[in-house]
Amino acid sequence: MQSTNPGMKLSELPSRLPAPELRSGRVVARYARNESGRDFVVGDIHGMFAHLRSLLDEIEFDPAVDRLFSVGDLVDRGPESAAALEWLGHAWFHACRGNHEQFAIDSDDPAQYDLWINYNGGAWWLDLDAGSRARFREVFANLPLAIEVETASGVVGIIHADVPPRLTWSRFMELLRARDRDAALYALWSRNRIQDDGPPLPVHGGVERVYCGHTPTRTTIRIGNVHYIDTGAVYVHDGYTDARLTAVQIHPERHVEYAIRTADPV
Ligand SMILES: [Mn+2]
Repeated sequence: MQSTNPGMKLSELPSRLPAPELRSGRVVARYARNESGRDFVVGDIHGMFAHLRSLLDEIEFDPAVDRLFSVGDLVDRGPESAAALEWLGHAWFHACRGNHEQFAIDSDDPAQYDLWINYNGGAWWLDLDAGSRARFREVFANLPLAIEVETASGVVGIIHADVPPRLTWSRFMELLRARDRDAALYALWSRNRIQDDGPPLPVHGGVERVYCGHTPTRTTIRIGNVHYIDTGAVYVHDGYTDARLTAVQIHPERHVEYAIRTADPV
């Protein structure tokens, strides 16, 4: 896979990935400042909705005024993937698309389907009837690839995997809006920034800071102004006893982290 865009190194991606379907007219979703409540962003949920509910109780989340944003990967591996549709129906819950939502969208592709169901936790899909599958695919295909939230401390960017280190946020959004295939794959899959030992380049141009998931880490990690907040909640099912689901308040406080241990029963 050869990228025509500078700064995007996609060589580590599986070469058979199809171009992500971008049906929505709203590839980038922007939200105006919340004048009456708080905003939070939560890391990869992967079906751990009972713990998310408990975490929201702990932070006294008020659905009348507060908003919850998700970095994507609502489904797969965990026990309640099918609840994702109900959560996405809440007026206060807004997610960008993760590569696991993309697996569902691409499930007509036999190679993607096999990779998903057999190796990426998609077995829950086998329990759905055709009508439910169609509804999931429709909802997932309309999830934006990036979210911008206006906050008291500036514009916050939310994207599943990463921003190409040498692109500005604004340029990356332009490429996503133009349905650029490499940019879309980068948003869904890349681990370059967090896995490279290169300089901790911040993301400039149109954004104050960025929140990503996709790459599970023991604690949240900040590289420049990019925060990685997937603290591996679902991996408790693989015996990772320190697994946590993390949510960060991003407004009106700038950055306050909350977490729930997923080894604890709820
Ligand atoms: Mn992911």
